[in-house]
Amino acid sequence: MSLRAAERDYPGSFITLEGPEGAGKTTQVKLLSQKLEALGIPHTVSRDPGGTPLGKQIRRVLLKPGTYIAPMAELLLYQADRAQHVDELIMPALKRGEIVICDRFTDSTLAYQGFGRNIDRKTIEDLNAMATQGLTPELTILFDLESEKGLGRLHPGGHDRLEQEAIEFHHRIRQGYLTLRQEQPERWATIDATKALISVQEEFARIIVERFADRHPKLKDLA
Ligand code: T5A
Repeated sequence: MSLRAAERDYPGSFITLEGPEGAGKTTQVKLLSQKLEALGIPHTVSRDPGGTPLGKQIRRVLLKPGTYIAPMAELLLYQADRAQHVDELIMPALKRGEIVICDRFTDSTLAYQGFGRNIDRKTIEDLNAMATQGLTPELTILFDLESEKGLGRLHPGGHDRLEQEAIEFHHRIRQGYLTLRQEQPERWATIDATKALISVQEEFARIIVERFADRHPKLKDLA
């Protein structure tokens, strides 16, 4: 359920995409952005980590294979990226009234650093709240698929430091997402990411139209 205008202090709409590795989020958000562009719907597409110039530098550090990063250092680096991202890019776009679609956000931290690395949940939630200044997504779409299937779509063995983690780590992350979704069903929507690209694309558009066409009427043309 999307928040009413009175409950937000910005006129835009904030949507996040989540899921295990290789779920197809990046592919889908690019396709959606092209359609929004063609319809003249003001929007910003970004990703976490790496949505700002500073974030790109942090992303390189975080994803570089072969580096040891202590779990708490990893958590703080993701939060540093996010604090910059919210301040520099996300909040200004929401204040301009845009639809902001972010590829990964705070739920990635709960799934990866919480369920994956076993860092205490309250610590993560407190840091999430600090880094985002309390901003939470109105809608989070889980691109769900089994970890093996997603990893199998990527370069064998994975490209980056996180993808190269043991399969048990990735299993905990997928289970973590399913738990998070269960805890707040009103915020989450789920797409079966094993389906063909075109079916995922249609389902993605359908969910966005259903949730936000009242606020952004041009979205009806997406359907
Ligand atoms: N992380 C992130 C944390 O640990 N904590 C945090 O707080 C945050 C924010 C980020 C890493 O950091 C971790 C999570 C990640 O490990 P990233 O590269 O941004 O790194 O990671 P991903 O978002 O996982 O990017 P991926 O590229 O791995 O996955 P996507 O974007 O979900 O998938 P995509 O679109 O690149 O597609 C992967 C492949 O599948 C194909 C595509 O063509 C591509 O080859 N594909 C399909 N194939 C078949 N059927 C479909 N329907 C397909 N859709 C796409």
